[in-house]
Amino acid sequence: VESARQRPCFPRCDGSAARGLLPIMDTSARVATVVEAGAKDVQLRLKGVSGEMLLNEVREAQRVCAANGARLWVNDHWETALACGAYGVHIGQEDLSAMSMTELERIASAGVRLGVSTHSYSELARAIAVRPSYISLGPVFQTSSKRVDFSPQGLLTVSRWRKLIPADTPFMAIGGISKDVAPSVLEAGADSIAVISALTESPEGLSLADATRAWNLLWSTAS
Ligand code: TZP
Ligand code: MG
Repeated sequence: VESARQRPCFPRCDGSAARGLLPIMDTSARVATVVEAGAKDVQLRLKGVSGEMLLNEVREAQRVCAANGARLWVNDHWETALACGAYGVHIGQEDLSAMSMTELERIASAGVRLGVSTHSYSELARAIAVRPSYISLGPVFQTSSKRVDFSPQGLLTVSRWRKLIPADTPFMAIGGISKDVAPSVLEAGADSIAVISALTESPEGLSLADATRAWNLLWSTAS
């Protein structure tokens, strides 16, 4: 009970990270394209970028999100996210295990949301213990956008995860999700879907902006 009381409590997340689409983009220019096309949440995932360049990219992404009424999630770089006023931070298990309770509390007390990735049952248990704003599971299907040491989880794991994650915590699915399979991923219990290649390399050959509009229809046409 004592340790439960001491755990940080992250703000709830609203919007499409909780129910809808989360595009994951690797530059502030792509963040601008998707939010101008109507994405209401977006994650900026910068790999191999640091220093001034990192700060400028996060700052610019935050600026275009604010200008378009969208919420910015920053992958990995939580201190930069806090400095730039981002809506949320997304971290993986390696990031989580490298962080102290004090650092997690800094995010929570800044009023910034936290999303945590999971790939296995033990990772899920650790994620739930942090009481994040959402929990993601990946890869649901085969992906070529990230090197992952875990096999695709499949729809059965999606439905199991929904039962294991607290009902008030949004559950996001990621990895190899196309627009065709998205309805079955939602049917299996996911609340939201994060995608990279379905937008950046649309199978119908749509531009990033048009692919974002087409994906958003999935939720706007559902009740
Ligand atoms: N984490 C698990 S799978 C993945 C990440 C970042 C990549 C998702 O990309 P895509 O192209 O939607 O499979
Ligand atoms: Mg990470």
